[in-house]
Amino acid sequence: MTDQQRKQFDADGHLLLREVIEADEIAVHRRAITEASRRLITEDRPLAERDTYGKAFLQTMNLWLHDDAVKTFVFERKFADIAAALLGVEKVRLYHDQALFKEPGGGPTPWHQDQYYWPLDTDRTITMWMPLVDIDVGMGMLTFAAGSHRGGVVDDLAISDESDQILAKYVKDNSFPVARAESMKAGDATFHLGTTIHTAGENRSNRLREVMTVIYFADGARVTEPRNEHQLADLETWLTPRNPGELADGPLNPILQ
Ligand SMILES: O=C(O)CCC(=O)C(=O)O
Repeated sequence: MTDQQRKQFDADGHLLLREVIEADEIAVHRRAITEASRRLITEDRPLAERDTYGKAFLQTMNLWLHDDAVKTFVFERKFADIAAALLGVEKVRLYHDQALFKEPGGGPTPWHQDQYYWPLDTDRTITMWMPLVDIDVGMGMLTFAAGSHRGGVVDDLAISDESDQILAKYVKDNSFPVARAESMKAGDATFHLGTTIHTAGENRSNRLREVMTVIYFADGARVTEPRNEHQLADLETWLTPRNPGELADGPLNPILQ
């Protein structure tokens, strides 16, 4: 990664990197991730019967705990090194992974900020978002409000129609440039900060948008008192057995370098 890319990330709060892993490698990871995800998916309602969140994607989390081949992907040092370099920290810990598969006809992902969900005392948090198949803009490309991370967490807004409405207006009022790739190859990746406001379009294709994500935070971060019901759930699920005030260094949050 170049200094220019690091500066770009600091300015924009997001960055697209091409060919983070090569096509033959991603094909192997794809098989493991899609199989693990399929085993873990519990959603069985047709799209029409789901709410906005449910229409956005099929979501399965911490796949690394269920499959050793997926663990190899999630623990990939190269990803963690990029995350640490972009955050400007020495080491990162795993927060959790998640597969986000947007179905054909799946709805948009509302504008939101990830950090709203995370009971951590740092803004040094980052998500890697990597398509496992080639995707184009009509399949639900991740889309960022460049520079929006500088305002911190704007409001107490879970992913919803409300977050979409309020944050779309905030992005417009503040004239943040809206940025997205026209297409991404399997193995390309975007990285974004926990405070960067982002969204994704609907999937207008007839193919599944298979994306794997890994979320990292700076080593040394502490657990904070949960500010909302989602942070409480996150604390109990992803940071267990640590408590508010303690270092976030539990067994589910290994250092990845
Ligand atoms: O994949 C999507 O549609 C949304 C992903 C997202 O919001 C994230 O990874 O933070």
